[in-house]
Amino acid sequence: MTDLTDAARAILRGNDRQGPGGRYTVPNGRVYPFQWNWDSAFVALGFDTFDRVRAWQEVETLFSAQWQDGFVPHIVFWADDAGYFPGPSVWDTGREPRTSGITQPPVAATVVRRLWDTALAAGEGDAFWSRVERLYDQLLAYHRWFAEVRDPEGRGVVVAMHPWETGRDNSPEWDAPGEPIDVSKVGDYVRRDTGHLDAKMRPTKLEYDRYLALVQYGRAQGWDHHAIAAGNPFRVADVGMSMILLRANRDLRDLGAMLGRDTGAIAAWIARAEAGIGWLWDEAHGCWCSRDLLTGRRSGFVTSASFLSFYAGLRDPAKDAATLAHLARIGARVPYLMPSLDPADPGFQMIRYWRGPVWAVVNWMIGTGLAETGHAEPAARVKRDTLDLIARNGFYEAFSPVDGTGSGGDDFSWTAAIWLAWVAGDRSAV
Ligand code: 9WN
Repeated sequence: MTDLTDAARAILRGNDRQGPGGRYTVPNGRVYPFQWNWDSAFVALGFDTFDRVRAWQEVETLFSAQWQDGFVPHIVFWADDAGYFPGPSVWDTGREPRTSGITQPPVAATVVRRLWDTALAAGEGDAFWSRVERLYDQLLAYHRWFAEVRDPEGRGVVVAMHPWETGRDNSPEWDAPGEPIDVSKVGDYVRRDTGHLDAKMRPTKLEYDRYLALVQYGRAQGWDHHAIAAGNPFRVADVGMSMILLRANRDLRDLGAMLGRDTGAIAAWIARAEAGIGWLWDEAHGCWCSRDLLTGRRSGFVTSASFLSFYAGLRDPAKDAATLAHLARIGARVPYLMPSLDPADPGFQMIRYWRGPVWAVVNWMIGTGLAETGHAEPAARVKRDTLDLIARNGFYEAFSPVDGTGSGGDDFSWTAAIWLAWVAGDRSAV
């Protein structure tokens, strides 16, 4: 354990970079050489177990790239690097620092709340008071942006405008909603990901064509997010982002109360989500799943995001029982939870990115939610499987749920961070 903890710390130190906005961590130096939004939030959890100041810096650097309207980008291009495509000139958002024009799952408020709790527990509340106040204001603006821009029908969900926004890039949930995207004018481009990694682990050419067509669409709207929400060819209520934002709003409300702020707006967002999120329940399959806003069609897929309802703080005996039954069924079928796609699905592929592999960060959210809601046994299983995968195979980007093989990049920051959060800093009650 100690060796692995040292190794995890060394990965975070090795992926540490200095940019004009402050220090940040690259997910993996070769494959992902910039700052990513939700990666940095998880990375902060890892740093918090051995370097508190560095943990806060990670989130602060990300939020130093926040736009005026509250939006926080999914990538910040602090330095040039030709090793990743699409780079800043393709996004062409015209901002300084250079950023992408889409966001990612908003886990940051939940992380900042944890950073604050550990600072308080260490008797360092005074030292971090002004920092938590500043981050609170930035997080509030970010969440307001979600409420005003990413929920155009006021349903209490998060509508993703790009598969990359969901963080689960090539999940089959985006296949049917992606069909209407016109890829005929995308033109030629050279992918970098397949230069670093086996193409079998990565999204397909058609998926990349769609990703780029959507980037071109956003660029044509001048990255005006209201215009994009009104006309984008891809508008999907993502169950993952919806659950994550609901959870993040609960944590933000608690932070606001601690700071003596008026949290009425946050309470209203929570109430809207609690009233509306049932729209993402699929009675036929007994699962939480994403739903196409344009057609109203439910994806019907059981994915790892289907198990985030506990993390979101939702309590519904019938839905919880159905969700736990899926967990038990999948857990009996594969040695390692939680595959990103139900292994019983014909499209399941054990090493292809978000169509099968296990991701430590998603497991952390699932395990945390299960533990908090009193489901100790499945919570322990999810945690144990995650730690076993890492201990046996290394700090990979993701892992096969069937035999544990690592897939994607190695020495991966967020995998190291979850190891640290669960082993070194264990405050998760799992
Ligand atoms: C696109 C960095 C990111 C993660 C995502 C993961 C992958 C990027 C890519 O890597 O996405 O954002 O190029 O494949 O899917 O969740 O944040 O680790």
